[in-house]
Amino acid sequence: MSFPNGFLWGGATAANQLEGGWQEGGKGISCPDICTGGSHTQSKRITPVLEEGTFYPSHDAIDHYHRYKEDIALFAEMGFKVYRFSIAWTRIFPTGEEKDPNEAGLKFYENIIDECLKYGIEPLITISHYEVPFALTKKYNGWASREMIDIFVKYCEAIFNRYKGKVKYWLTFNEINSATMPMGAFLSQGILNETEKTTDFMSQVDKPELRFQGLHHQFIASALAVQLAHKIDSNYMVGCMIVYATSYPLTCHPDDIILNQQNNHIMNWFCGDVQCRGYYPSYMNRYFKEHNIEIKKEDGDDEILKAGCVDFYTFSYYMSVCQSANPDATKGQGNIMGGVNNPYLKASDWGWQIDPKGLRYSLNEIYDRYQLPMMVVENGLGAFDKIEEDGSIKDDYRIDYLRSHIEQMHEAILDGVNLIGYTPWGCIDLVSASTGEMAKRYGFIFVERYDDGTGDFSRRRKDSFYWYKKVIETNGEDLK
Ligand code: BGP
Repeated sequence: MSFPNGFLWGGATAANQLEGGWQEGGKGISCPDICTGGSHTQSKRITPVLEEGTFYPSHDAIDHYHRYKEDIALFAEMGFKVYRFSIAWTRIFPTGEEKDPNEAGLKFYENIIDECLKYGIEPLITISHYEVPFALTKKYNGWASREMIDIFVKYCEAIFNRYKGKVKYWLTFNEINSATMPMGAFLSQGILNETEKTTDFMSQVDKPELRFQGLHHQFIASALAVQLAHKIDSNYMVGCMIVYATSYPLTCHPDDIILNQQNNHIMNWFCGDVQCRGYYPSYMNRYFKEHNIEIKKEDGDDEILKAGCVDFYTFSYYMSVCQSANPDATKGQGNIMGGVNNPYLKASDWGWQIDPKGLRYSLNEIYDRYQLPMMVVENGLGAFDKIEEDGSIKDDYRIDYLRSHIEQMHEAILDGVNLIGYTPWGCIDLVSASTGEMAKRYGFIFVERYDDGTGDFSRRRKDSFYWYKKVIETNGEDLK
């Protein structure tokens, strides 16, 4: 068993979940900065006015802002060929609307990029990873407003120009299709329908018409960014990033089949179809009509979409779900993607159902549809880790999870899928996006930081660190 030569093994993170330094180097306040900590059972809260004495995990996160050299050295020790990270928009434009970009912010990411290149690690940059400047939420209700398009393109222009010649791979919006679900409104689009009030993250006031209008603005912004990137540097490759929630009909009852197809259309295909093919798929017409959603388009939008198709397709993959037309079917616990339990699968401690073969299946489905190079840019097991008396962390459960998914990626490559890279999520422990906690760990590297705000941020290698190093060294041949 081996992977194609030059296969991009690496890891993935996002600025707000690991950097900290939330007010350093001129950084502005971003949407995650006003989110409190939470847990599996207790939703994190969105507090438009910061509360004294409340813990805000993004403020210090894992202090990568001050420790990036140490962290990238550890990634290099594992042999990373690629490192996916995101740029915090508010480090470049603190409120989104400054005339000129903030030099300290540009410099910070230049240092990160240079540090990667020093070790021969290819940077893969997410331009917007769940991190809208909060000033844009207050002024425009985030992506609900069309003004966001120009503001975003200006941000892209600043970074495309600055990092020209050093970077090849860019992703416009992390998990863009998360905004097809209510949860994605604030997380991904900075839409907050009650701007003054403190709200539970899991029960925001939802206005679907704003989310879908917001997606239209994001599609246009992404398509313009693709065109701009190619103009600035013809080597740039710009990808989409989809949260792919593999979905099966619970039974072969035709009602389940149809329900599953409808769910797949909205959740898994809609955004990728627009970004890869350059036009709205016809199945959305009925959906919009039945949900009283009218997308406001301007003249020229269709042409922009057509001219701004992405160069490659990336996605996150953690779990799968089932669809059932039977209202009595058991709902998945902690299953944030909706759907019902699959009786053949086991779930993680957070209720995410583990399905390695679903990854092979999805890779095939997606590749058949778009025929674009692909990367799995997030995958992994969020789990509780324990430091043993001898200081080690025996995370064999994580190794099992990753091994079984890598095996299935290999199967998909044999099936003919053009898979070019793999960046497991949270290669170093970081703050959870959905729950705001540290206890849900994904890393190969353990960080001494806990949910009560204690911990000295020191790093230590888990068993999975040594295992992944060997996987990379052998180009996926030795998965033992
Ligand atoms: C994806 C996000 C990441 C990340 C990951 C794991 O949805 O792109 O930012 O955090 O999922 O999710 P969580 O942190 O909620 O466990």
